[in-house]
Amino acid sequence: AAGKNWVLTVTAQTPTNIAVIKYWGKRDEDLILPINDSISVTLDPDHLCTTTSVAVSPAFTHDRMWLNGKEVPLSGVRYQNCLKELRSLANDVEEEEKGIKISKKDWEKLHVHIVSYNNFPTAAGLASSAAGLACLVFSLAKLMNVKEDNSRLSAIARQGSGSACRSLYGGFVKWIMGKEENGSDSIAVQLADEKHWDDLVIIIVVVSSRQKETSSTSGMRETVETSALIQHRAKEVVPKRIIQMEEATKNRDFPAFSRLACADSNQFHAVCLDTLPPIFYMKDTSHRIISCVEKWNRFEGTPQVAYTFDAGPNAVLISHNRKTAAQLLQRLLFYFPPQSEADLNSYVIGDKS
Ligand code: 2P0
Repeated sequence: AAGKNWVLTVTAQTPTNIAVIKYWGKRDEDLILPINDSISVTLDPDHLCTTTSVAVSPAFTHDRMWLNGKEVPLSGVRYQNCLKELRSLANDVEEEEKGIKISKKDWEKLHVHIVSYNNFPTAAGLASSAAGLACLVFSLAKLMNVKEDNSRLSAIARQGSGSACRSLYGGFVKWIMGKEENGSDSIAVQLADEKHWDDLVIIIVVVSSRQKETSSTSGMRETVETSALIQHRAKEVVPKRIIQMEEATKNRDFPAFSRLACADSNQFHAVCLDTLPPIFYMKDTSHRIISCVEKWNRFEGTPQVAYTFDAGPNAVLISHNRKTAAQLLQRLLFYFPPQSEADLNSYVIGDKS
């Protein structure tokens, strides 16, 4: 036996995902159960992603976590729910070469260390929690030899952060809201893999990398408590859009995809404005980017580019193909000239594939 001097580690990388039909509002705060289905595109792992290493050793006395080099507490109920569920699903692990043998029941006593890095601004509305929690659950599941499939893992990641459940798959992903009170059917499913529509090009325009003022968690709580519009959105508008968006992605119908994504982003920001006190995630520059894209799409007669904004001012622009992406970049550089070289680096460019 290796005594107490061994460490077993696993490293994983998970990209973030961008919702094109948005999740906003919960029916259960503890289990993180949403009030509507949502659909997202998972980005290419080379660009916006989280890298997480997890380690287990008998020498560790507590579960601990470091995010971007700083220790963060794991005492929150969300982390605790994820860890508890993963431990209950853990299995025997044997590394013969290292003389390591962990039995299923050992996982109750063993402690883990988690080290996580985002290669993009944290909590600036670029879905950092999505990539982070998905990666944490995925890497711990590997370490603990959890045998459940990605859909089951998505239900665990969901309890860490709602949007995280969608990052366990590449390509186009639907988070099904589910009906069960215990959340067992509130899971992510893949609609199409990353090769299905790989001529789309996603450009992220960083308007501001500052941390947002209203967190998504408290923002959506206030919306559900105070907005009348959110009920209409969740019950009447989104169910129809989900069906139409599934159809648009299946048929690679860019005009339909673009109209739905833009309309849904705008309605999400409208329900934010309908919240008391109102939440403003977009900035003047965000509005100018919308006008620029809308004018261009109207001029061409058919949509060339879709825009979507999450809980922050940064624009996610999805262009039909590489040619329109090049034209889009030209326009962005003309209308929004970067003031410094650092700004120029903020035009993060990534293929969806
Ligand atoms: C989404 N957003 O569908 C929507 C669109 C932001 C705008 O999911 O409380 O960080 O951890 O479940 O997942 C952001 O919310 O919130 C989000 P919690 P989360 O991507």
